[in-house]
Amino acid sequence: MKHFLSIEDVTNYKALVQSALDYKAKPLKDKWLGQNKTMGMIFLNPSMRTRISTQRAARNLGMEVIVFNLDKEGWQLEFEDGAVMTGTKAEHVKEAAAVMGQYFDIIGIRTFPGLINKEEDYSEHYINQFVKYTGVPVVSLESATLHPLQSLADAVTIKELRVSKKPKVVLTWAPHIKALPQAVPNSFAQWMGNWDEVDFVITHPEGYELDKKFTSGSTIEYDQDKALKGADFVYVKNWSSYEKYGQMLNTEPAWMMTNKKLDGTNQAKVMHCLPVRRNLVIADEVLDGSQSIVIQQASNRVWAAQAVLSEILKNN
Ligand code: SN0
Repeated sequence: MKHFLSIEDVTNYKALVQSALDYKAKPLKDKWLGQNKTMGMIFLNPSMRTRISTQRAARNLGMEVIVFNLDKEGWQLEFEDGAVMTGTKAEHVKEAAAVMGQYFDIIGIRTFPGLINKEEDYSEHYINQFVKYTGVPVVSLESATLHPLQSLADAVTIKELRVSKKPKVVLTWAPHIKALPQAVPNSFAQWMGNWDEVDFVITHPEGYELDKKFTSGSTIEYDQDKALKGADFVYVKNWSSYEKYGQMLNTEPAWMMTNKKLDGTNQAKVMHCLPVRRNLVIADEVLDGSQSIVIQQASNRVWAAQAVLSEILKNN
């Protein structure tokens, strides 16, 4: 693995999931692997779990970590080739990324989509510019369209807590008051759709179809109750429309996850990438109940990140 931008960078999916579980059992087994190596974590948007879990992971491998909130503390960056830089942007990504490549052995970067221009967001222009100019391995800390560190942690969590060989996993849309990226559901669909150890179903109101590039081969069921029948894992997440790009078509309060909705499932374990807005996306009774595994899911972010960083350290 050179970069970690999507599932396409993974050579052995099952081995990567297993590696994360091995780190969970023995966090410090490779504590010298990243000795004298420095990871830079660059944020253009807020983060809590990704930031802290990836730092923990890097430290467990003996790396030093520098976090840089580029959005708040850096020069505003220009990403367009050939731009005449007479505006507010003081530095071009060509220099900024190249310089960071001199300081860091691995660079993690978070860049959310603008949710205005579909082509621009789905071209992953920002993270790809970093890959192009930095010269060192790049790890996505959530890009415009994908969140692979989250999805790997999700796969690890499912593998760890499944009670049957091939659990039914349902991704369900939920209401929100803000237009959110499609990155988490795109990425989850991509990882579940490429895993022969789960039955994967996606449910959402009409108009919230995700990019087929990520969902091809997955079952889509518009009736939420039907989709939830017999589910072993229910992944709850809001996203804005891909078709009517970046729009909230409706807020559909009836799609919020409640105990009643879980009745028809196989005592499903409930997942969410967090942060989650209570009693809008998921009801208190679910988050405070015994079926919620969101905390364990978040704790697995460390082991997922550690598996990825160790792969990169071994291969570069
Ligand atoms: C982000 C998202 O992609 O949905 C990050 C998730 C890891 N979530 C949000 O931006 C939530 C913001 C809010 O106001 O609830």
